[in-house]
Amino acid sequence: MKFYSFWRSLASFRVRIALNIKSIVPDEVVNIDLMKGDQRQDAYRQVNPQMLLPALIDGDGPILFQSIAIMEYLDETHPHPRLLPADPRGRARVRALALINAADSHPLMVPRVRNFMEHELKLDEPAREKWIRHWIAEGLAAMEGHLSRDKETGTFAHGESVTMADICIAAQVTGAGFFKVDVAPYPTVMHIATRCMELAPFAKAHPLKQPGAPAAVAH
Ligand SMILES: N[C@@H](CCC(=O)N[C@@H](CS)C(=O)NCC(=O)O)C(=O)O
Repeated sequence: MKFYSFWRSLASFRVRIALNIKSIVPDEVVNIDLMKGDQRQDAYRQVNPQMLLPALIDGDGPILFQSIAIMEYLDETHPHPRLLPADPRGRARVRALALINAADSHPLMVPRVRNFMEHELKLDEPAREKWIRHWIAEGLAAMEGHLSRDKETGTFAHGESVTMADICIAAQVTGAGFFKVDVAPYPTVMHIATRCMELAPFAKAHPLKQPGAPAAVAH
């Protein structure tokens, strides 16, 4: 198994957590430096024409891409412990909570969006950061709204065991930390994220624990 990843990539963080939960250790981890633009070089473009991390090659391939699809693949090929509930309604809720981060919030803060704002729209750094903080906060507020009122919320986002929703909540909260978003208005989200980050599969997957990561993130 070959995993294409970068310390700072929150989508890679999601998959790293899933791999750790499943006790899967990739044979090789390939570092694609997003800050240097390695994702747009031919070598990686041939792996993933979308030029985004993460990507995973399991056996002969073809490549797996998109973190949610990769996590679901891992869940189906390594079913214990499960990342999705057994019942359809539960699965729908977990996927929906996960997608608040993976589909609606995180895509608005990735390098290609930030580069476009800087170089094409000529937005200065405060404007770019305002954009990012706004969309992170919207995601956190949406999560808080659901989690704080749903009877399915337990120790974790969906009951008493970790699901894909918790992985995406951890990614959302970690992104909020990178951009110093005020998280006080989201106590349910923060409670769950804190619980998760105390667990080894989450803690050792943290961006700042990866090779090449700095001690702290300056945006
Ligand atoms: N929806 C994708 C998002 C992938 C994504 O945007 N990855 C970021 C890093 S977290 C990336 O590779 N960005 C490169 C760029 O924006 O140029 C997923 O969940 O895998």
